[in-house]
Amino acid sequence: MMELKGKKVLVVGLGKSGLAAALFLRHRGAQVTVSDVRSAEALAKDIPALLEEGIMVETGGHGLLTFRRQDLIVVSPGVPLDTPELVQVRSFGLPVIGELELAARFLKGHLAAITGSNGKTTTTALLGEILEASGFHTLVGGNIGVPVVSLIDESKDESWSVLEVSSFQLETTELFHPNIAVILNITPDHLDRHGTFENYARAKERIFAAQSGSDAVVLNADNGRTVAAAARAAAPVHWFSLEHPVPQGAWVENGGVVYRKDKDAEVEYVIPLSGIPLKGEHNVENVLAAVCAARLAGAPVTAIRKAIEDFKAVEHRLEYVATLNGVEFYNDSKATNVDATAKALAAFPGGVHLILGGKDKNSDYTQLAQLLHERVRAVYTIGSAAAKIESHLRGVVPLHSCETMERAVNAAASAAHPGEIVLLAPACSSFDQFESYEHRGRIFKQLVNEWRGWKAWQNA
Ligand code: UMA
Repeated sequence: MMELKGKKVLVVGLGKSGLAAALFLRHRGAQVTVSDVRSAEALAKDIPALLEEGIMVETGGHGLLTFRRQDLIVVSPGVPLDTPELVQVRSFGLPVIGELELAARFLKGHLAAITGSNGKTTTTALLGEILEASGFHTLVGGNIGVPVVSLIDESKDESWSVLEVSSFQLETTELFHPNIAVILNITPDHLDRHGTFENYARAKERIFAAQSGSDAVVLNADNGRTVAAAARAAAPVHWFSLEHPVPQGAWVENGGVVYRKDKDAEVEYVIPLSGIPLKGEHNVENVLAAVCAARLAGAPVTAIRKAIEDFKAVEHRLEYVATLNGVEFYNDSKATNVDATAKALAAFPGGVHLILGGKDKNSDYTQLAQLLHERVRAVYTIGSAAAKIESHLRGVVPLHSCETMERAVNAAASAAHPGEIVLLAPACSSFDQFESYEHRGRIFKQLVNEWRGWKAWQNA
């Protein structure tokens, strides 16, 4: 375990992770400074508590001198590693780690970590519920919204921590070493940060980089890039597939999920597909991955089945909002990349009015053309990516430039006929018009509910 007492530590970024990391480090006796590009006014609600703890705070930018005076730097996931101050201090050999790496050095018990371009949060939440239902002392955190450092105090030797980990968090891992590492899929995302798809995929592979032969990796047998990753895994690979049986792992057979421990083991029947209360084939993949990880952790099949049957869709992931005048509204605000939007569309056979747009991540929206042509009546664009999306999709389906969510919801809800769908699955991040994808999803739901009120008033 790392000694923190008396060490000079700088925490870069004062969001959820930075705040939790700074307090953790301080409570372990480190001399802590935090640095954030936002102004003191923007950070006003957190600063007093930090100062009271004896933590120094730098706001309105990162000072090179602040960075140079440290023994260790802990970066928040949203801070790019090519930030000039970080590049400088790394060139002097100063250790730079992320909040995940810091936390993993102190967390007690077993670790299951889940990454992937899409499905991470649902799979993490589901695996957490399964392990809990199996009677294990279970903690859930990471990119799902709970900084991993905040789990440390509760963790025990027998605990299972189920962690959603992002490529941003994995970029700064060194010793992070999950007992079970899951990669759900790797499709283009965050190209604005990682530069190339290969860099992004390599960041994801860091989830198993420090594993040994006594650990386990769970990979998607139907995704070309995760299949390629298997060659670099030191731990035995278990697979999941929607399409075919696998030597060891989970797959779909005769309309149900089955699992086998290894190629000589008996095939166990886990749950019929009709017992999965989530929409879309991608969610069957998430269930397969969770089943595989849960069996590896020692969860019994009965507890797995019960936890899946009782599982509720996570907020903002193909979340059903309402049916108004026969039109169903779904919030998939977490569809922050093109592949996630494609998966959301694949869950509906047709008649979709789709809200697309937000902050572009150097994405290729032409990838959606075929699915749009098959299933979408019209697209309603919002945010700063709108012009690019429209230029990529012109002529495929009718396009309406709405600019704001409010106009998009009104336009889509007014145009949709009974039996059709209004879907927010924007394929972009939210940061141009919203604080986060959660904020965007909540605004969407609020607008749908206001529209319901307006419709009721109109019909009265
Ligand atoms: N900042 C700087 N300097 C910079 C960049 C940012 O000081 O160069 C500051 C910002 O002003 C802000 C702070 O850093 O005050 C934000 O830090 P952050 O972006 O790391 O956000 P946190 O609030 O700490 O949330 C992070 C994750 N955010 C990102 O990875 C962008 C959350 O994932 C995660 O839930 C949380 O830690 C707890 O682990 C969100 C996310 O969007 C959901 N993740 C991406 C995704 O899922 O696609 C990866």
